[in-house]
Amino acid sequence: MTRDLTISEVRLTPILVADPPLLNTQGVHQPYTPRLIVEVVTADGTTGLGETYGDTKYLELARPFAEKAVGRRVDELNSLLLLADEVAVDSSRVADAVDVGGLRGVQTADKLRLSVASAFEVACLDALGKALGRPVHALLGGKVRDTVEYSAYLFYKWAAHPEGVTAETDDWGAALDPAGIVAQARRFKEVYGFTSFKLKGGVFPPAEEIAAVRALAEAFPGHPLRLDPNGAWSVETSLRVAGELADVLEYLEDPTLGTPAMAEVAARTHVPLATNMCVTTFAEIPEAFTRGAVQVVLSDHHYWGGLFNTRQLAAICRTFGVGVSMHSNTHLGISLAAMTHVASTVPHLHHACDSHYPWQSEDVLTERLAFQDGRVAVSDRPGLGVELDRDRLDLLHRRWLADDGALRDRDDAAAMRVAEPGWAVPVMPRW
Ligand code: GKR
Ligand code: MG
Repeated sequence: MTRDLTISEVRLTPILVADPPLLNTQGVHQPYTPRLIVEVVTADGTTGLGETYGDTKYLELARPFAEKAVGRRVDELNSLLLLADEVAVDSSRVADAVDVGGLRGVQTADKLRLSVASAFEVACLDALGKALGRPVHALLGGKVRDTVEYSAYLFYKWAAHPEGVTAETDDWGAALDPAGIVAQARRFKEVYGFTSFKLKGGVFPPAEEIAAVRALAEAFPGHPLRLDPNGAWSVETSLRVAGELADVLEYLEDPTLGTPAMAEVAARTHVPLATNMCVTTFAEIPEAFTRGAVQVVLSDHHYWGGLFNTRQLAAICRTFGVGVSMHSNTHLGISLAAMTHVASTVPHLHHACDSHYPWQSEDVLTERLAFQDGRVAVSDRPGLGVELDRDRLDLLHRRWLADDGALRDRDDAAAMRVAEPGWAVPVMPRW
């Protein structure tokens, strides 16, 4: 039977997802974080799923993009990505003061467009895979591994969101010192089987974060450890931390801001540097790679523009002898499935990928994806291999509708001000 793969409808559903009070250098996670679920429906009734950032500026782009996508075919992925160029970006949105781009590098109109286009690309691949009866990894050339390894993503955190704030509760407790971080890591290991650990730093003065990593090294000898302060340190501080932790770090992630500063650190330490902040677009690659500023690029299929672009990034990294792995931000199972499919197709993936997923108690799927021995099994079912739970989606969408706008744009500094009224995003380098 010939299938009609023409996109006849696109459904965009913004949602708010519960998020625990995780700390980073800009503030704390809001109690609910915005995500956007994209459903692409073909003329023959096949639905594909995609997910991306849900803040207003992404939503504003997704609407015209959806209109342009209708009438295209789900197997026209290259021209679909070009559609993104036709969607006008309000320039005031690019350097939005409340943007957490401060945690994800440069904000450009292109990056915004790609972050939206990627959700459409994933949704089209899901629909195409379902129509052809093939898993997404097969559409990308086929998997080279049956499971993808993830790293435990450790955060300093409060036991609860500030009093008076409407929020879901979590049972992780507070983690504000080395003992708390080790306890969190133990739980990650026991429940999910993770064997490598990344600590989100830039929250406390470097000496305290060094002590936390030392405590992890003692509790989990030989396990790969990473520390990521999101550029909160000066070059000298970065070098001091690298020197003190050189024997236990797999890599240091974005210790300092910008390619020149990263290059200076890289030139003066043997500790590899990873990034999801100074190399976040193809345009940033030449300078960073020729200056030897980074040894591992943490790809993110959302802002790199999809799964095919992620594979292109991986090929460029291989050419330059730079490692590749994956960055994460608060996300749900659709994105975890997409990350797992593309990661399964990259031969030289030598570092466990990041994922926030264990922190998300809510999802829009009928079945949560599971980590076993720190790994997610690569699905061989058609498409992404996940199924939408429409009731869950509706519930989280109703939460978004009920919000007065306060939470529709992620703003970690504003969330922090609820507890500390004088809080402002720290001037970098913070230490
Ligand atoms: O979730 O707080 C967070 C992280 O800090 C996130 O926003 C970063 O983009 O995980 C990211 C990272 O590795 O830098
Ligand atoms: Mg990072």
